[in-house]
Amino acid sequence: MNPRVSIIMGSTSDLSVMKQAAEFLDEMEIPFEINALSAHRVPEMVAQFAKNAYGRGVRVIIAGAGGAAHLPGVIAAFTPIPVIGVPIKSSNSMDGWDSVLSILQMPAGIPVATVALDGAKNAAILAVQMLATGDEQLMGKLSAFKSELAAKISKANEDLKKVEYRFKVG
Ligand code: RP5
Repeated sequence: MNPRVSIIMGSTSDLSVMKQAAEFLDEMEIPFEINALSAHRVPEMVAQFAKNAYGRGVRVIIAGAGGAAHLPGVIAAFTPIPVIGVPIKSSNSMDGWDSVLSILQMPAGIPVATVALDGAKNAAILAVQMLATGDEQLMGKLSAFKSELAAKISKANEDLKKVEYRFKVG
């Protein structure tokens, strides 16, 4: 079975964040692969990976990196497949803004869809949303997931009703 989504991270030190993407893809039953590649340490392998990804069946790439986070942008330079970038607050990050801006501020022509700092779960949700535009069954699974989120808010409000304060009205 070919992977439909490829998760790439700059280092296995990014795994504690990137595993959230893997977990969501698993939940949605999407075939995926997960690997480490570095734009700085193995640039030629990154180019080769990006150039071959579409031919291997990959339709969305999720790329996470921290610090001088060039990996998502370099991948996007070598492939027309949508790339979702996950900025990571890593050991070599100043405060996380370095990772965010390295991934976010791409030049016109080479977009990277950038999620929040450490936002790997949203990256996976976005990837599934992209795949679901051409897959009704998958769209159904996403709708069920969104309904669960709504149900959590309803439950939260039920719980908040039970919290008592002297001046709370209603
Ligand atoms: C980045 O440098 C990686 O994505 C990681 O976030 C960070 C630190 O990498 P290691 O030195 O832990 O391998 O390229």
